[in-house]
Amino acid sequence: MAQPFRLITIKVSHYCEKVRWALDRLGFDYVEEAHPPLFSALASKLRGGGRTVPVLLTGDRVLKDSTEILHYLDERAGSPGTLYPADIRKQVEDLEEQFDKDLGPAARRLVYYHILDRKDLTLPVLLSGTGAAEQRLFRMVFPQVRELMRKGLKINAEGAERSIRKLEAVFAGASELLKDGRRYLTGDRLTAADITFASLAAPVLRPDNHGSGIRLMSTPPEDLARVIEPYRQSPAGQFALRLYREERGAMRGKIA
Ligand SMILES: N[C@@H](CCC(=O)N[C@@H](CS)C(=O)NCC(=O)O)C(=O)O
Repeated sequence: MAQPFRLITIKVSHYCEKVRWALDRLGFDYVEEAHPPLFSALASKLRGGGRTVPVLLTGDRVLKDSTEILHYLDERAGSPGTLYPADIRKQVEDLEEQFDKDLGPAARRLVYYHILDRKDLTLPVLLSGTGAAEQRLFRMVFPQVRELMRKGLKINAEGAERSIRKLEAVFAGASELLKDGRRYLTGDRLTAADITFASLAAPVLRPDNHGSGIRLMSTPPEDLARVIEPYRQSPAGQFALRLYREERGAMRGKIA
């Protein structure tokens, strides 16, 4: 019998959530193997992946990027073309690329900027779903990893400001698309563009039904709550929260 797919993740990662959502939506069975940051890179490299997760092991292939994975899944789903309908494929792909490039990094940087100093908020989120040995090790090296994250992801005041401008532009663009009353970003069907937008916006929207099983910070620090509230209230934010309520559905993944 064919083995189910194996998905290597950082549980809370929004790019991992994008892939989990696609797997769940298309009805694939999979096992999720979660690691804290850094350990995730090691786990990925040992399997032939790159530095980042998600990585999907299909049995005969190692897929290293969320967009590549969504295309792969869509082609193999019961009804191909669900995530990338042929007639609007280009529009869906362009939106997905823009969200991957602008929304994902900006949402991540802004949230980390506000929580990384708070061990009590950061550690439970980064360690969720990971093994006991990795948890012990990660706690020990956390101060060093945090510095690496600060440098690598440019988590500083200027970075946070730039992220706010990026988020405003992306949310305004998505709100504009939805202005004519369409149900989804490209019309009347849920596509890869919608899944990408909602997943990558999740860190600043804090939806209830996040696929990581984590309520992204039940009480965010006040300054973060103030900064992200306008995104939750915007038409694009309300749209993504509706997708989480109505379309996210149940998680099919098993835990490794
Ligand atoms: N372009 C990649 C981006 C994935 C990504 O940025 N993953 C982050 C987690 S959100 C990661 O693995 N970071 C760990 C590292 O860079 O060491 C994709 O779409 O899959």
